[in-house]
Amino acid sequence: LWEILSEYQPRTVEAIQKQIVTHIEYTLARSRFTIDHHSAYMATAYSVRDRLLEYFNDTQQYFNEVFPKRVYYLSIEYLLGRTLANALTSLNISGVYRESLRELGFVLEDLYNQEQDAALGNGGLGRLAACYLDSAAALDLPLWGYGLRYNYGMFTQSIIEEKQSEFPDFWLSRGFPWEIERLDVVYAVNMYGFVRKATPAELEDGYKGKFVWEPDMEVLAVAYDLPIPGYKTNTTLNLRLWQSKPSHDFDLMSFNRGNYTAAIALRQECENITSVLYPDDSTPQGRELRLKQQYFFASASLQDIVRRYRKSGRSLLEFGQYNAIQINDTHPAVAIPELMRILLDEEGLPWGEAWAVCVQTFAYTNHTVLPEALETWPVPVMEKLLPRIMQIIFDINCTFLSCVRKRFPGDESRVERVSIIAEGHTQLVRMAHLGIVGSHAVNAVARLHGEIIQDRLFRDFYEMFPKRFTYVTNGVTPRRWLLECNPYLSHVITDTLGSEDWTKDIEQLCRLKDHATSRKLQQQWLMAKRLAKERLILFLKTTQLKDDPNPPTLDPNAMFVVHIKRIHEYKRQLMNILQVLLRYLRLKDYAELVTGTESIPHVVPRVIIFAGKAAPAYTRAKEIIQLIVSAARLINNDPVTRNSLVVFFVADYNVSKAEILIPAADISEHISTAGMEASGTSNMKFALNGANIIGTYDGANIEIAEEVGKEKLFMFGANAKEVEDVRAAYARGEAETIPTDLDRVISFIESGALLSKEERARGITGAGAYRAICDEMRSGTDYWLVAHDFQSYIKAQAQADRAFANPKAWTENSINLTGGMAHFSSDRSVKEYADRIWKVKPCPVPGQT
Ligand code: 26M
Repeated sequence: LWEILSEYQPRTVEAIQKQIVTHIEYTLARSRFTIDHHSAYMATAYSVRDRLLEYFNDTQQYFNEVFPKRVYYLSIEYLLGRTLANALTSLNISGVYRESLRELGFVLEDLYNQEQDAALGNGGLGRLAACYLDSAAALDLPLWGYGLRYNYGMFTQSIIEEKQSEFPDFWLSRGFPWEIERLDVVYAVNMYGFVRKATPAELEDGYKGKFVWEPDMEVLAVAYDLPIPGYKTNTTLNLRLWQSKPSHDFDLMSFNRGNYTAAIALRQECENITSVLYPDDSTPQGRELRLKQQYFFASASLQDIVRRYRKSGRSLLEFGQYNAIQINDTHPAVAIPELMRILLDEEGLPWGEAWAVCVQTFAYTNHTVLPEALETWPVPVMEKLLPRIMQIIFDINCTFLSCVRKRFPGDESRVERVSIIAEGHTQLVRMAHLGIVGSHAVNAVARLHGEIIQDRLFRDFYEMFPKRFTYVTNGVTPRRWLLECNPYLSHVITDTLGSEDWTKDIEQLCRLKDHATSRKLQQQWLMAKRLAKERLILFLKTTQLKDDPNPPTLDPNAMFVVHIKRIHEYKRQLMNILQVLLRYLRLKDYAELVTGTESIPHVVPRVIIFAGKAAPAYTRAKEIIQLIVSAARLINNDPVTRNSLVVFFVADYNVSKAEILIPAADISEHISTAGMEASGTSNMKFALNGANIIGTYDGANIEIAEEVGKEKLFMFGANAKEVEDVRAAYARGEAETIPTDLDRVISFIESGALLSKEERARGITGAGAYRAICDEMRSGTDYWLVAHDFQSYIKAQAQADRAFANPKAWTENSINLTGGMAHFSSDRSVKEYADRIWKVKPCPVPGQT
C-alpha cells in the first residue's frame, strides 16, 4: 500500500501538473480547456491537500502508537486566514508549485488571491489560537485544536455613507478544499429537559451515576478536520471543527408525531447552533444561542477526548496524566462541569476523584481585564438549557466555598466576592471564577497583564491559590508574519544570516543586530521596505481608489503609519484621528506662510492608514469609524495638504489585508490606555517586519521596549499606575482642563468642518454625529484618558517625524527591531505552555522530511 501511495505523490513539475489537471477534470468536474483562476486555485489546493493528508495520517497513527501525553486547545475562535501559501511553505514546495503553475499559464501569487479568508474569529484571541497551532505543529507537539465550524464567519465590513455596514460572510460559498468531512465522527449533545434521581432499576441495570438528565433536545455534532502542517517537519496536527445538525432519532420522538412543521422548526433550531460567529469582542450580550454554542462545543470536544482516551484502556483516574486541556478565555469554560458530568454520570467516578482529574487536566487563559467583557450567565438561563450542568456548578461552588470559609473563617464578604455565583436580583454564573476554580493553572498573556490579574482582578483567588497564577507572554508565528507575508525582507534576512534557519530557530534573528550598521544591509533593507510599500500602493489603487476621479498621489518615500485592530475606545483610534486633524490644521497654517510650492517644505509626508471592525452594537466605536472616514475625505481632498498628508480607512480588515499592510509600515500605533490591552499581538508583527512602534506602557509593548531598548521606540503617556490615579482624581470630581491643541481640534469639528454634503443639505450644523465625542473630550474626565495623554502623544509623533528624516539611523533602528523580536515568536510562547503548564514533550514523527 505504501508503495502505491508514494507513487501517487508527485515530486516533479510534470507530475504536479498532471495531478492538478486531474483534479480539475475529476474533482471539480470542469473542462481542462476552460480553467479559470478559481478552478486553478481549487485544483492546486486539492493537490496540496493530498500531500498534507499523507503527513496527517502518519502523524495521527504515530500519536496513537506512542500514546504521549496530549494537549487539547479549546477555542471558540480561530482566525486562520488563508491556507495555500502557508501549506506550501510548510511543506517547502512553493518553488516547484510556482514552476508547475507557470507552465500551465498561472502565477502562483494570483491563485493565493482566489482564496477567501477563513475568518472564524474576531481579533487577537482568535488569531493567537491560529498562531499557536502553527507553532505547536512546527515544534512536533502532540496537540489538537478544537473549535466550531461557523457557516458565517466574521462579518464583512463596508463603508456606506461614511458609516460601517455589516454583511454576512458566507465563506463556504465557493467550497473550502482544506477540510475533511467526518460524517462518522458524530456525538449527541443534550439540551433542556430536567434532572431526576436514578431509579434502583436503572442502577441495577448498570447505570453508573446518581442522576439522570432527561433532555428535551438532542443535537448532533459532526467533525470537520483541518490539517495543520508543521513547518519543515513531518508533523501535521489536526484542528477539529464541529458543525451542528439535527438528530434523526429525535424526529421520531413521540412529542413531534403528527406535528410536521414543529418537527422541521426543531431541526432548524439544531442547525442554527453553528450558524454564526458572534462578532463582539468586548461586551458579551448574554444570548441563549451563544450559551448553546459554548456547551455544544465543550460537550462534543470532551466526548471526543474521553472516547479517544478510553480506547487505550487506561484508567480514568490517570486521565490528567495523559491529557491537558487549555481553555482559551472563558468561552469554553463550561467544559469543566461537562467533564465532571461525564466522569460522574457516565463513568460513575466519585465526586472527589472526578474533581481531582478535572483540576489536573484544565488550564485557563484570561485575555481581558475589562470588567464588561467578563462573561456571566443568568442562572435561570443556564438552568433551563443545561439543568444537569447547572446542578454540577452549584455543587462545585458549594465545595469551593466551604474551603474558603475554612481558610478565612468569618470573612463572608470574601466568600461573596469569590463565589462562582453572583447573588442579586437574578443570580449569575461567573465564568472566570469557574475557570479559576476548575484549573491548575491560570495564565495572563503578558507580564503587566499578569500583575494586574494578581493584584486587582483576581486578587482574592491569588491569595487562595498563589501557585496557580502565571503569565505567558503572547507570540506570533514568524512563518506567516514574516516569511510568507514579507518575501522581500525574508530574502534579505536569509541572505544576511547565510541561511534560512531563522525561520525555525528564531534566536538566529538576533544576529541581524551584528549587521545593523552595514551600509549594504541598510540599502537592501530599505529596498525591501520600498517593495512592500509599492505592493500596498498597488493594492490601494485597485481597491480604495478604484473609483476616485481625483486620487491623491501615493509616495513610497512618505512615512507609512498604520493603526489596524478592532475599533474600541480603549485602543484609542480616536486619539490618533484627533492627532491627524491637528497635523492637518498645522499644515494649513504652515502652507499659508510658504505659498506657491507644490508640497510643503521641511515636512515629512505621511500616509496614515486605519482599519478595523466595530462590534455591530457598539455605537461609540461606529462613531469613531465615521469620524476617521469623514476626516479622510476632508484631508485627501484638500489641494493644499494632499502631497504631505493622506489618510485612509481600509474597509473590511482581515488577516490577508494585515499581510499586505504590516510589511509596508514604517510606524504602527499601539496606543491603548495603559492597563487595558492585555497584550496586543500586532505590535509584535509590526516590529518583526522592521516597523517602529508609537506606543503606551501597556501589554506586551512594555516587554518589546525592554527587549529592544525603549529609546528605540516612541513610548509615551501615563502608565498603568498613573491611569488609576488619574481616574481616582476624576472620580473625586477633579476634571482636567483640556490641552489647547486638543481644544483646537474639537472646535474645528464643532465648527461643522467634517459634515458631509448630504448632512449640510439636510441642514445639520456643528459637530453633527460627533456631538457625543466632542462633549466627552471637553468633559476633562474622559475614561480612556485621551485628553490626559494627548500632549505627550503629540510629542511622540514629533519625535517620530524627526527620526524619520534620518534614513540611515532609521534603517539601523529598524534592523535592530527585527533583530530583537526573537522573544515574541509563538514558538517561544508555546514552548513555555508545554514546559510549565501542559507538561508535554515533543513527539516527532519519524520519516523523511
Ligand atoms: C464574548 C461573548 C460573546 C461574543 C463574543 C465574545 C468575545 C469574543 C472574543 C469576547 C472577547 C473576545 O476576544 C477578546 C480578545 O481578543 N482579547 C485579546 O486577546 C489577545 C490575545 O491574547 C490580546 O493580545 C489582546 O490584548 C486582547 O484584547
